[in-house]
Amino acid sequence: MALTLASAQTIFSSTQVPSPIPATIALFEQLDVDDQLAFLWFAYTEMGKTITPAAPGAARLQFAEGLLGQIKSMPQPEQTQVMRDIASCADTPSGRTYAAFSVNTKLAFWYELGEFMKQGIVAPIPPGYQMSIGVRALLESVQQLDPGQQITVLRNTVVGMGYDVSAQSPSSYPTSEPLFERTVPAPTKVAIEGVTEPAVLGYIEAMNTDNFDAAVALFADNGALQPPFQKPIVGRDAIKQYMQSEAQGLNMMPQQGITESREDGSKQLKVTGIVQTPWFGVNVGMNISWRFLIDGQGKIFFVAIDMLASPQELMNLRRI
Ligand code: ECH
Repeated sequence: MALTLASAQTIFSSTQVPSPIPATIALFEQLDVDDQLAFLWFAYTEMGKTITPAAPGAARLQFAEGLLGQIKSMPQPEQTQVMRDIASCADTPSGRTYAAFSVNTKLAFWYELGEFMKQGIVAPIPPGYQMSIGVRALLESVQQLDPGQQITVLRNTVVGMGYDVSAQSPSSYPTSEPLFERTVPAPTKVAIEGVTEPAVLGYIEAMNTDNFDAAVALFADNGALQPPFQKPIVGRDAIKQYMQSEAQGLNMMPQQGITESREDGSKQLKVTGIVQTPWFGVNVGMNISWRFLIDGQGKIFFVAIDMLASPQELMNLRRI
């Protein structure tokens, strides 16, 4: 029987623990826009006491420069309004410009605005701002999350902003995405306890050297990659574009895995481990799992990347 995407998505589902991230984002979405901006400001500055993102270089800021320059030249009430428009996905020129940014340009844009806010160049959160109960509760629950989950909440809120005219995908994937410089060299030799599958080991090695051609060559023609909290991306070309835009400079450190053979000659594997983003380098390790379905020809038919609910889940490989 031919493998299907729908059945591939369910592999190892009984070992999965629901992540607290979607629930946190749902609470965030219920806040009004001023509370959302205030929440992000307080969450980001609180987080900044222990971890701060690497400053985006000029190359990464080039696409955002036009919009940042416009904001800088506005009087403060207008600056606040532009931030509100972007955060509330209003149909305005700035909202449209922002929506067309890649994920990393969106993050770089807000990084720069945060610096401008600290320097007084851009309107800060109003000094008399009274935190609502909703913001207070959300801040408290975000503090219970681990750092990898906290940066995922920040990232996912930023990604969802702007007025997207293309119904298709949340961000466009510019082909000229600037390179991310690795702060630490990626691990070169991959050894995963319980896993010898060449496609899986080859995948991690290729990703750790940003060799996306080699990585996609390991996929079946109609292979699919499902990023955390997203729909699967199907086909080598689409996967490669996605990787070039969003997977550069990641350090993947898989630790252990389980391999199960299936009757039709395919194999399913679950691997758990740590991933570091170039935004935070070695300072934040995200606990994740990869669920691979390898077809009878040894090609990747499907891989899902899931954020784990807790470090305990790193050991959660068998059916409960
Ligand atoms: C201020 C106030 C106003 C509003 C806003 C503000 C600024 C906020 C800022 C936030 C910056 C946040 C950042 C977050 C970065 C997060 C990065 C993450 C990366 C996760 C990557 C993973 C990769 C997984 C994958 C694997 C694969 O095998 C395939 C590919 C892929 C304060 C001004 C908004 C500045 C910088 C979470 C998990 C493993 C799927 C990619």
